[in-house]
Amino acid sequence: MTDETQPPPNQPADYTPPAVWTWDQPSGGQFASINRPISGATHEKELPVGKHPIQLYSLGTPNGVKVTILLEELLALGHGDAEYDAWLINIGAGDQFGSGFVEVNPNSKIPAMVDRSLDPSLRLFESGSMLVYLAEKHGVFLSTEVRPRTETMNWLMWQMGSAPFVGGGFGHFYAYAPFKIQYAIDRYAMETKRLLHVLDTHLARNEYIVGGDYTIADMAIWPWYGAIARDAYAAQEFLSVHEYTHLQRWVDLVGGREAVKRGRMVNRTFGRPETQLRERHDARDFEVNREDMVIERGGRA
Ligand SMILES: N[C@@H](CCC(=O)N[C@@H](CS)C(=O)NCC(=O)O)C(=O)O
Repeated sequence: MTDETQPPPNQPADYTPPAVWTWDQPSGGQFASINRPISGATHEKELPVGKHPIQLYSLGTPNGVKVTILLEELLALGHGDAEYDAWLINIGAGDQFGSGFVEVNPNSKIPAMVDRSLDPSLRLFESGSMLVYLAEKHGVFLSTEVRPRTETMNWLMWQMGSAPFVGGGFGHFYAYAPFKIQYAIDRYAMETKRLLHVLDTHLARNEYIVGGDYTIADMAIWPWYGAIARDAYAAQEFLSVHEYTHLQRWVDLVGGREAVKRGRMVNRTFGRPETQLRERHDARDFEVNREDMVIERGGRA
């Protein structure tokens, strides 16, 4: 409970915002080097193109993993035209500001995608847009009936809207900021726990996010909330994630799917070497020795 008789702590105590903000100091803690207040390319660089219809330019963060899970689920169902090349975009090195990447995503964030089966080819940015596009293109994981379709979209939009509070808010201030600011951590821990409770309450009455059907809503929500429930930001004890028992059941249920296990390996540059597949160009890439692949493709992140 808050004590409203006490003013909130100020950090630093003597800071007053100037009339006009100017970009004269780094900000962003661990990500200071990639944060800029302007959009657009910083350098000329074409994107590589592989042999498959779908070209994905991504990284194995939750936003990237949503899309590789769906692609692997489509391939598992036999949708051969979901074959894809997944190229690694190193956001720490500024790859998202290359001219070719910015042409596909003017917002300079992974994931970005090009469907080359259309002429001219089609660009996609925003992971939620990719999930809807691919599900509609293949006629799976998003019902065409108004009620389940709308419920899927409700939860997909809920995930897209809530991720910045969980990642950019809680994760940033709890794990990445250069110093701990109690006001910010309290604010975003409050919101993250509220979101976890929304999900836990819903999953107490539903096997999957949309009742008995596994949909793109599960694929969008699992990478974020599964990570929070398991290992993200080393905050599991802090957030008491064990209390969300229905969420924990669903995290195991979805995480046990073979396509989900494959999807979360793609473009992954952290964790144990055997969990990483830095680039994916062929289904057989999952079978080769992880250790060799990590070294062969340019060193461990
Ligand atoms: N709403 C976007 C968010 C994408 C996003 O935030 N991507 C992060 C990595 S998870 C990124 O590329 N950050 C690089 C940067 O901010 O420069 C989506 O869901 O596609």
